[in-house]
Amino acid sequence: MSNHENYDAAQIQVLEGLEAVRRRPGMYIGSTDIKGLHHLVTELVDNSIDEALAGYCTHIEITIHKDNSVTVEDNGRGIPVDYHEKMGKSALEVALTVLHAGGKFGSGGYKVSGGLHGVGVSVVNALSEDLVVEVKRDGKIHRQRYSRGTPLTPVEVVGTCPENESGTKETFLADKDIFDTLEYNYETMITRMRELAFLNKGVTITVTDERGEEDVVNKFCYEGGIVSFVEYLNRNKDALHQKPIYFSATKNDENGAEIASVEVAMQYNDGYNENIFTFANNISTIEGGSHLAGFKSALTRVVNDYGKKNGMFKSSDVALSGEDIREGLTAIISVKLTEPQFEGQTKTKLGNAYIRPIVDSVVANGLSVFMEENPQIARLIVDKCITASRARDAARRARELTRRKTVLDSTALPGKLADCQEKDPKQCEIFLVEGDSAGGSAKQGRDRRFQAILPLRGKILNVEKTRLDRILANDEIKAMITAFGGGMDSDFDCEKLRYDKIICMTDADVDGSHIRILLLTFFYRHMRPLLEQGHVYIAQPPLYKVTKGKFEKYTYSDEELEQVLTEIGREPKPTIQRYKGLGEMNPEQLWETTMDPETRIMKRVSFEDAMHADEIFTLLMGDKVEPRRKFIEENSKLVTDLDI
Ligand code: 0RA
Repeated sequence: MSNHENYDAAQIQVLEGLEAVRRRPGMYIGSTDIKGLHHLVTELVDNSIDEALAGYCTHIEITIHKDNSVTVEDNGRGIPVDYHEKMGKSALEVALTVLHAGGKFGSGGYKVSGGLHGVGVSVVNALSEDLVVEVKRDGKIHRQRYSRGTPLTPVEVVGTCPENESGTKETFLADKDIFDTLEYNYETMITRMRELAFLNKGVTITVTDERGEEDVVNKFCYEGGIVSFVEYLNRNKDALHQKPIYFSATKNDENGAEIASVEVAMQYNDGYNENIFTFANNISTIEGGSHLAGFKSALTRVVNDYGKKNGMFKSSDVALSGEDIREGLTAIISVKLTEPQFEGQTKTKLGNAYIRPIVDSVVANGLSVFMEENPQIARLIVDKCITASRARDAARRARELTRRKTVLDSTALPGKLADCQEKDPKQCEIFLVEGDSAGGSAKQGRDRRFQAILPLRGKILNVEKTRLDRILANDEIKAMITAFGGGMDSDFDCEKLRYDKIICMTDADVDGSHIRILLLTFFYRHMRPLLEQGHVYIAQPPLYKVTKGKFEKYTYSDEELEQVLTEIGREPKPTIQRYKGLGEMNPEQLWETTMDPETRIMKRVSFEDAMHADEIFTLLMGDKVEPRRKFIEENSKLVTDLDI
């Protein structure tokens, strides 16, 4: 084959590749909603982070412009611009137009390459209406412009720069024909960039939003890395010991090349929740995996050994369980490895088995040394675990009582529950209703074939401030556990649920929203898969009823009320009834407006970000008054309109 034919064949492949990305964008970036849109930015930032991990980049700047284009700029070595023999064009153009070309330049190191990550800048290019790349190298500024992946210009030298400066700058405008929205969420962006800055110590990441009247700039750089991350997560809690405990190790192959690095930071607080976040190559491994398994087994072993060796257990104490030892623990586990394997339902579980013993030994060695050297802290930790264990034991006995009842006695379901007739849980829904009077209306108004009603009396227990044994003694909580049928905590199982939808139906006022948050806190802390798998809904009762002659309409917001009034005219005067609570509606009205699947509006509680949810619940339900006041002031909308 002549060189010319070679070139043509390569061109055709490039076009077909980019066309495939445009035809099925979901395959490359997951989705074309706002998540996919954010993924474009992540994709570019990940490349810069790779350059930082290789030791060549210290600053990354992300800017959202007024027209919704985004710039990602770094001070790395710059994407190579030399002539690529095989492809017959600039290496820069190859990187921007050939799928997965990034890896070909691979300089070793830990590439971000899990799941949908690491698909490369060419995918961002293919999905952008406009993209300009600029590379500073060898005293020159090189530039090329593209539209939907096709070059509009050759790679040109457009200026000079000092010899010692280098870097890559990409500005893209996502293609409006592909994405549902081009509106970036600044909060989501800064959360992710802050996380990346924690995970890659010393790298400075700046995020600027130019869309408002004034620029908003956030700059993240943490010399403490994941130690700072743990301090950040515990910032509104009371820590048991002043500094997070930190361990790290690297693993080499037989030739001395680094194949994995492990970092762990942990700190106990005086709360009851476990907050362990794990990462592999900067990707959040929500489903855990081998790194988490190694951490857990080492932690359980070392704490039990220490307690035994120092005579801290009574003869009646059984060995501390992993759960006891992780109560009140905040930890970050970050591993970096050359070829991460991502498994599990959502491809967020680290599969590489060889990582487990590496993490196990670094934690076991590090933690035993720490405990020997810091006996005061060690005793505090073991004592806390023993208390947790005794409370859990009491809770277990309480739970066994409820469980035994369920087996022996068919009337074990709570007395207040008006159950439905349908036996297939997939068809069933349960309404948690505030107060007995609304509960009564709901019982009469419902479709009893598939809708169950559980009235809840008064305030729900704040589980954030309560230990398990007392939680399980609470009547409303017990009623929910038995009615749902899925168990709780580590034995919770969505498969055993008696209802597919769990619907919180509370008044549209401050008390109602407080009860709703208390319910969500309980689900989040003790039945988390319920939220993760989207079983929880918020009913939306109407705020007003507008009547004029025969005309009748329910409205669900002030804006909608205004709209209806404008439509029907304010003369002669329509009647506006304002509903203060569910109890003011009769059963038919409640059915029509709030419960009938054909006409009702419901919000599904989404579960985007566990870390954010923990933060919200800690602030809303915890002991610290000042941060709570500040949070509520800053997020008053969120508090009444909770979307975790
Ligand atoms: C491969 C080789 C070299 C740099 C890069 C990739 C690189 C890629 C990106 C993408 C965004 N920022 C980046 N920075 C660097 C350098 C090879 C050399 O100079 O020897």
